[in-house]
Amino acid sequence: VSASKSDDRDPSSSFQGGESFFRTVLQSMEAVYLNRNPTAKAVLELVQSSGNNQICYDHIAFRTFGLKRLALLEGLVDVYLLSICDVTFSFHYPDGGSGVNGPLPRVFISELLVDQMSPQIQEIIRKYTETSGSGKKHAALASALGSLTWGKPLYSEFQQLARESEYAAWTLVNGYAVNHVTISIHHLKSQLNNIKSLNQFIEDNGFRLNSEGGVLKVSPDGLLLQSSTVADSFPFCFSDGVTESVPCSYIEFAERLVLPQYKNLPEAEVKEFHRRDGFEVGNADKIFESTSKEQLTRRAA
Ligand code: OOG
Ligand code: NI
Repeated sequence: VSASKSDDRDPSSSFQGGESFFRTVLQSMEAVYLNRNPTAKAVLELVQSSGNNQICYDHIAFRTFGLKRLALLEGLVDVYLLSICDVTFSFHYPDGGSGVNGPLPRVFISELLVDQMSPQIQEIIRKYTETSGSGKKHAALASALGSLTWGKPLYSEFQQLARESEYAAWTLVNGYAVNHVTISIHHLKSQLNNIKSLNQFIEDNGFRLNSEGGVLKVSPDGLLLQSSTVADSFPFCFSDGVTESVPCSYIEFAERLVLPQYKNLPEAEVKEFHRRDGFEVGNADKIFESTSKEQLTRRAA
């Protein structure tokens, strides 16, 4: 699985109409996410109320089948580019809003390397993605509506995918639904603005965090700190009439520390671009496990 982010663009080329459209789309995607994932919703409200906090999203993440390279992302990327082009730039703009109305989040899109799967798995994935006609063009619409662009699979097909790749099985039943939103911890105004206190607070309130490789995920440079909850599940009606519980989405937390070259800046002057940017494969590998059976069935610590 690989991750990608938008390229950098001139922030002065900001196109306001596009931005408000993008925010509306994000709002709908977020509404689907909060409806389907009671844990994510409860955690978001908990953090928000803990210090009258306005929430900034660090990023919003999607999963895809990486067939025909990034073609399947078209719908998402189109809407994204229509907006202000580079969300990382927009993150620096002062803004009073919260969540999708606050500084725009980065967008994290990962893809399954489908051609590295077994032929049987590839066949199932192609059966759904290729028969959905222009489905790939409607990724953003599907995500905002909470719908798949392909037909519901058989339960046996879901199980077959899950045996080889939980990511593949997740994507087959969740499609382009938001996989997670990530709360920017250093933007919080309460004492929860460091990830260690935040993690403690989340666990003290009875929520389980993904423990894969340890609850706290730290990049090799020590500057990107992440953690996440364990995904919720929802009943999915398969096309053969079987209804089974399948994993859906989770919520993540990220703290980006100030880069060494800016370490002497007064705290009040520190902006997002003075902090560690980007993502980290080592952290990501463990965060992906937030939807795995092992994490979902793990007994509360
Ligand atoms: C994405 C996991 C990686 C990050 O911030 O590195 C990630 C996923 O579960 O699809 O979210
Ligand atoms: Ni993430």
